[in-house]
Amino acid sequence: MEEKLEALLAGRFQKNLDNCTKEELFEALLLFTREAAEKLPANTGRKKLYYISAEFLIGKLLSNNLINLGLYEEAEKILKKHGYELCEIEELEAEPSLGNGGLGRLAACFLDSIATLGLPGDGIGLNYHFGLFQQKFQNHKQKEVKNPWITKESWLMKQPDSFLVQFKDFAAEAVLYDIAVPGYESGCGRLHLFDVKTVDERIVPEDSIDFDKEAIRKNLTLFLYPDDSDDAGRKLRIYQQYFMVSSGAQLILKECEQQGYDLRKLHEHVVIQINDTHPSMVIPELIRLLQEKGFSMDEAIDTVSKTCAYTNHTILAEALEKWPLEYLEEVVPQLIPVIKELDKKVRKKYADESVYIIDENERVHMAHMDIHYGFSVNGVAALHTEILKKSELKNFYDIYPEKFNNKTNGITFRRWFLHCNRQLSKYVEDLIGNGFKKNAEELEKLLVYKDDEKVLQRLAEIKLEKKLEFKKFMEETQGIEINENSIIDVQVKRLHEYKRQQMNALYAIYKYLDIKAGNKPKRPITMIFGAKAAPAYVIAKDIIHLILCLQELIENDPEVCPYFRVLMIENYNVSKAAKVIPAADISEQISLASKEASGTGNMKFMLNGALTLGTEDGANVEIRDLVGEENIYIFGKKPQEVLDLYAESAYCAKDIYKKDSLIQKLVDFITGKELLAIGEKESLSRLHKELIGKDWFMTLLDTREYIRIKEQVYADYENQKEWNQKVLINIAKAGFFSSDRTIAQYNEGIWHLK
Ligand code: 26Q
Repeated sequence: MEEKLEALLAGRFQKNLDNCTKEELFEALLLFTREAAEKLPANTGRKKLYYISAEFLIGKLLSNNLINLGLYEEAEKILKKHGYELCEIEELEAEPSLGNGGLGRLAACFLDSIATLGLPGDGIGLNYHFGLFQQKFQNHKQKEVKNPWITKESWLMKQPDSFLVQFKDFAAEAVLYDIAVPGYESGCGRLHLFDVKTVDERIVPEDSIDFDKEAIRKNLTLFLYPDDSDDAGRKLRIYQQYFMVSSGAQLILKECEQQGYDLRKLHEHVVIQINDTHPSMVIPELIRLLQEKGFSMDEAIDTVSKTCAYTNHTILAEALEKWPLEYLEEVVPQLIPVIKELDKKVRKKYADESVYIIDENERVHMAHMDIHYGFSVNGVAALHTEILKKSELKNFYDIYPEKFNNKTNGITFRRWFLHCNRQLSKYVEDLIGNGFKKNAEELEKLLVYKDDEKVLQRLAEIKLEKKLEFKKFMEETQGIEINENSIIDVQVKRLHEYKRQQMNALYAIYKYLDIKAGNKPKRPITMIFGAKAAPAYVIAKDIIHLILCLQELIENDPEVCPYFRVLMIENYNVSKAAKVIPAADISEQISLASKEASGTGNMKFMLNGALTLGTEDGANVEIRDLVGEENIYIFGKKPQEVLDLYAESAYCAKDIYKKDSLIQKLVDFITGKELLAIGEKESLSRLHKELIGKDWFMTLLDTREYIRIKEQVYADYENQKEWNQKVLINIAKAGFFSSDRTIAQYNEGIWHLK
């Protein structure tokens, strides 16, 4: 490797390992690693998976690829010899933020596991030139700034393929870039990202995310749209979605024909996993393309129905995509006859209007199309799948019970353990050998050390090391000096009302007032938030404003800040996740029960030795079942109670506010004189009003119990031996959440590759 790096540096910059800049060294490492990945044999077989997704939140790739290629240690050694640290060099990589959050990150973890398990499978997505906006804090508010990531040399490899995508009033040429996905000590997969040639990044001004919407034709792949966009944003998304599925479908058929397969047996050679409804137009598009190749409508429908499988990631009704037929007519008229035929067949067979594809308001329900014309429907955690079957999609489950199945989410341990926590993973290897790297469930071998004081002590020391690393990072990036001896309590995830960051903020108010009243905590507490809010999501931005105002208030209060602090990480993203999660003692997973489909952050924290403080929601339920009640802190209303409250419209926040003087005091603090002296009245009052008047996600219902249990968690932390035992049990039981397990289950239950 050393000679190759030297040769690259000499060829490109006329430099060597002793006189190059860090930037030059990074580029040489990137080129070296990219080539090593490209040289890996592709995983092959008679049937291939295409994981099609509008988002692949891959994050930085250098270290991850080096690990998977088995080259990390060698690279580290060579760099050290010449006076560099690999972890400093990796800082120079721009982060591709090609996803919003959980769904996009899941797709990236899946690609890693598919390649690792040797399965033939590729990703299909879009090459957004600007990833999810960069978040800056200004006047205690979120400001959105464009987020470029494509540099002259990058992981993207231009391919010769190009496809034509026809829209009603123009055609776009799709060009293809691939990113190699090396498996961990295995073969290679690919991420195919389609792009339009004509994108012009310069039309977006510095320091904003606005651009001329008229220029859409030429700039289809300019932006990833944030979750919950405005209406204009939504229309652009149809263009993007069709661009992705049409070029994707053309690629799939081309690869099939190149292999010499009979398209009438498409389903024997191809399976398409549809990641939420964003790529659902692939169904009518494939049907259309097969008709062009001589299939009758019925034959095409039959073939496609045996090829496509759908994953649902949400039960929030407002997040289920329903496109007005009129929009689709304006953008992709060629799909309309297919969609109408698909709907007609449903209407012929079923009387129940709730399962129609086109509803009485002429809106096309993408999920309904997926369920009728796909062969598998899966939820992403046991509880989530049960809720789909029993309530959200009950009418579909009654028709197609055999299609429904669960695939509990997972995370790749290469990134979320081996890379982000080298100290812990090395120590685990010393204790139980390296079998866990290939078979994560071997982590259970750690359980024999449950009463070993030396091991428990070492776990605590590693946590402290990770806190010190995080402290250094926060100092360098935000000028904030964290107390490494404090309890670190973390809530990092997209900002959404159902995730209830506002409830955590109410706790912060409680603690602030309690300390002001003279009750100092035994040990300092550091509460950390990290979250981006969709630019058009007003209340979410108000919640960020509240948190930033609390931060300002407390940082300037010498009576409080030695004991208790509230800090917000700016621009929370994948690489920041990898820094904060290993430093955490407490993992906040406090969504309103039934609303978080799975969560995957919860798994990352557990694996890195944080204890979960959470509701009975998503995969938290499975974490509890694995570690046992004594090793997790579960609180709040249960999923069924919440579903009943909604069904009976029985929740009234105002009643709680009126009856409970503590809750009233906490909520009123939002518009009290302390915060108004720092923040903006309009925003704080709006949030205050929302919490009392609406509180759609029932914050006030769980706040009291939340305060009580959080106090319990902090008190329990003082018994370090017991705490570290819990930590050990959590790490030992985390193996189930490896995405290798999830992918093995997708393969056994849905894909049947190899
Ligand atoms: C929709 C319309 C317009 C613009 C954007 C969108 C949009 C984009 C992204 C809607 C939803 C998303 C992302 C959803 C998501 O991340 N869901 C999460 O998926 C995870 C993986 O399964 C789960 O763990 C989380 O529980 C779920 O919230």
